[in-house]
Amino acid sequence: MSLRRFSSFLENAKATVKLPKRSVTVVLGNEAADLDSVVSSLTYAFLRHTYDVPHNSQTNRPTYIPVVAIPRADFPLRTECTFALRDVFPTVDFQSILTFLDDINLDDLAENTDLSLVLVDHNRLSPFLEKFAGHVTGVLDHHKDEGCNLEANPRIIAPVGSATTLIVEEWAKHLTVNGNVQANALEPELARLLLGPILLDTVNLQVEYGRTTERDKQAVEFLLPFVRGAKMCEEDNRAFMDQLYTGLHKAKFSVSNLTSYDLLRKDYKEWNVGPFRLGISSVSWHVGSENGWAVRDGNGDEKAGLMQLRASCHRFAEERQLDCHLLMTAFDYSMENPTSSRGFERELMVCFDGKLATNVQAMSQISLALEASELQLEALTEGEYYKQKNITCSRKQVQPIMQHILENIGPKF
Ligand SMILES: [Mn+2]
Repeated sequence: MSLRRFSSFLENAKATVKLPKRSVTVVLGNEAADLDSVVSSLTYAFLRHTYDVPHNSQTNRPTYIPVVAIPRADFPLRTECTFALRDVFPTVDFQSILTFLDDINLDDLAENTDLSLVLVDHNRLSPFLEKFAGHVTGVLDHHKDEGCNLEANPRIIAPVGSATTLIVEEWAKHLTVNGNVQANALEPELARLLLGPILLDTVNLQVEYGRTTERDKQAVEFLLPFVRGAKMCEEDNRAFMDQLYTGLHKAKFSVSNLTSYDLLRKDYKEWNVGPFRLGISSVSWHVGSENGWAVRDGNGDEKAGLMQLRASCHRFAEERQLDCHLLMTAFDYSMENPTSSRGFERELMVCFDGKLATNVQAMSQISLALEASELQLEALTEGEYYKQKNITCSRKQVQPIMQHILENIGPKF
C-alpha cells in the first residue's frame, strides 16, 4: 500500500523536471549507474522528501529529484537494476517513472532555480558535470575521499561495503524513537530494495571476500524485520537472503534478455585504421547452439536467427559508420551446465560495411587473412561466422591482428 507513496514520489519528481519549483535538490548516483548508485539515489531522495520539514512556507521546501546518471536508453544494460526494480515494482512501468540524465537540464535548473546536488555513491562530480561543483550540498559515499565538497552537509564518506548501507543508517535515524525501531515504519518493498545492493556488493555478507563491514551487517539486520516480519528465525532469513542474492547475481551476469542492439553496444570499442573504421563488440554469450542468440532471435529457428543477427550487426555498423564490425563471443558452457562436455568457447562474426561493403575482392582478402591467422578460425556457416579455436585471443589480441590486415588493404582505397 505505502509503496504507492514511493512510486508516486518518483512519478512526481520526474514531472517536476519539466515544471521546476523554486528550489530543486537533485540526488545523483555515479556514472556507472550500478544497483548501489540507483538504489541509493532513489531511496535517499525519498527519505529527504519524507522527512525534510519546510522552514517557512511550503513553497520553500525543495523538490527532491533522484537522477540515474546515464542516458535512459542505456538502462536496460544494467540487468541487475532492472531485475531489482521489477522485483519491487511488478505492476509499475518503473523505467517511465525514473529520471535519467537526459531527462533533466542541469544548466536550466542551475539558472532558474535554487539548485542543490547531493552526491550518493561518489564524492566528486564526474568531469562533464564538474561545472556544477558549487551546487553540491550533500555527499553520502563509500569511495576514497577525494577531498572535494568540504562544505557539504551531510558529508558522510565511510569505507562500508555498499553506499546503500549509509542510506539505511539515515533511515534508521528517522525510524528509531527513544532507542526503539518503529514497527512497520518502512514499506516492505522499500526495505527489500535497500537490501539488494548491500547483498550484491558484500557478496551476500560473506566476510571472506573482504567487502563486508560491521555496518553493512547492521544495516541488513535493520532491514530484515521490515521485509520478513519480526518473528523470522535466523535460518529463514538466511535462506531468504541467499535467494535474493542469487537472483540479483544471476541478473547481473545474464544478458540473454537484452536486445541485440544492447548486446552489441554493451561492451564495445572502436578504432580508426587508415581509411577504415573498425568496431569490435564483445559479448558474454554464444551465437550458436541451444539457448543461444541465433535461436532466440529466430524464435527457435537458428538459421533464420543468424540472418537476423547479421542484419542487427549491419544496422549497428551503419549507425557507427563502420567499415568492419567484429562480434566476439565468449562463453563457458560448463558454468551453465556442469555436466556439459563443452567448456570455454569463442565465436567470431565479421560484418563488412561502409567502404568495404561493395568491394568483393577486399572482403575476401580480409577473410582469407583472418582465416590464416593465429585465431584458428573454423567456419560454422558460409558467411564470416566462425568458431575461434584459439580461445586465448580476446579482443586485446584480435584487434591488432585485424588492424594489421586492414593496414595492408588500406593503400588500395
Ligand atoms: Mn557503490
